[in-house]
Amino acid sequence: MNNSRSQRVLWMLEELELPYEIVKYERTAAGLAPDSLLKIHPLGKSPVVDDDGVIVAESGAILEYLVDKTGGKLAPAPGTPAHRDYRYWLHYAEGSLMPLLLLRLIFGKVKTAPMPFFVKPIARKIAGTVEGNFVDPNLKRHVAFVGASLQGKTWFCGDQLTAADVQMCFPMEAIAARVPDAPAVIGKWVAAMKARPAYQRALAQQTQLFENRGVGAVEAAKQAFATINQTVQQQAELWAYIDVFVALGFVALSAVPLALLMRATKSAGKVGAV
Ligand SMILES: N[C@@H](CCC(=O)N[C@@H](CS)C(=O)NCC(=O)O)C(=O)O
Repeated sequence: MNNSRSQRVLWMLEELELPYEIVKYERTAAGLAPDSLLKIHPLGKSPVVDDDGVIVAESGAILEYLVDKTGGKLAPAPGTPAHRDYRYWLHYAEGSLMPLLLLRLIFGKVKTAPMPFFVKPIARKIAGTVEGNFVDPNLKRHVAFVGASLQGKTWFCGDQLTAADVQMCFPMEAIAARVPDAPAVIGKWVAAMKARPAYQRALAQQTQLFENRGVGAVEAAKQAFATINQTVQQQAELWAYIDVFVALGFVALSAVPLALLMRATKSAGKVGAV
């Protein structure tokens, strides 16, 4: 699917020099996976591979499947410290880092989303509190941790590229593009990834397949949020009506005591005349 984690699988297949055929799925206008993907796997997400009828979903599981299929290529020897690192980063990418990056995007959107004026301060306060208390400090810690873990290494498990690096490509690209003060090793890692011929072949495939529309983590995140944006735009008109309705309500409510006051003043005047 365009602008998706399937880039990981393509890169992996190119590194392993395995033959493959890409089946193209286009995101819907709302940025979601098309229903046709549901015919392949009940969750209908990308990436998903079909290896002679064996369906494998979840990018990490797909990469491990491909490692097994090639007798352990792109994985350190089992039982070694490098293999423990390998397993860690393979899980960490989707288990810890991606949810944090997604939360950051979601709460960033909440702050700028159109909504009735009386809800805005509450929504901004909630989003700001979650960002300030949870997302930002955690992300800062994670980015520093990733940077420190890469010190003195070319790849996550040492000098050799492994499937764990392939799995980390998506969040690493997002951090390099969106976290301005990220440690320099992160940018260096991303540059090393982009310099690999297999990565370039995978990227070229995607770019050609999807008519040169942006690929990569940052564009994928934008696509994912196209869904939220679209929903938000649809809501914007409704919110505007609600704003007018509420304003009219206030006017009507304040008119009642005003009318009563005027009436009371008038009758008091009459009494005074008698
Ligand atoms: N943890 C899963 C995430 C799969 C996923 O959410 N894929 C996105 C594309 S990057 C998708 O299919 N989005 C469309 C949708 O949710 O409808 C993996 O690593 O494979």
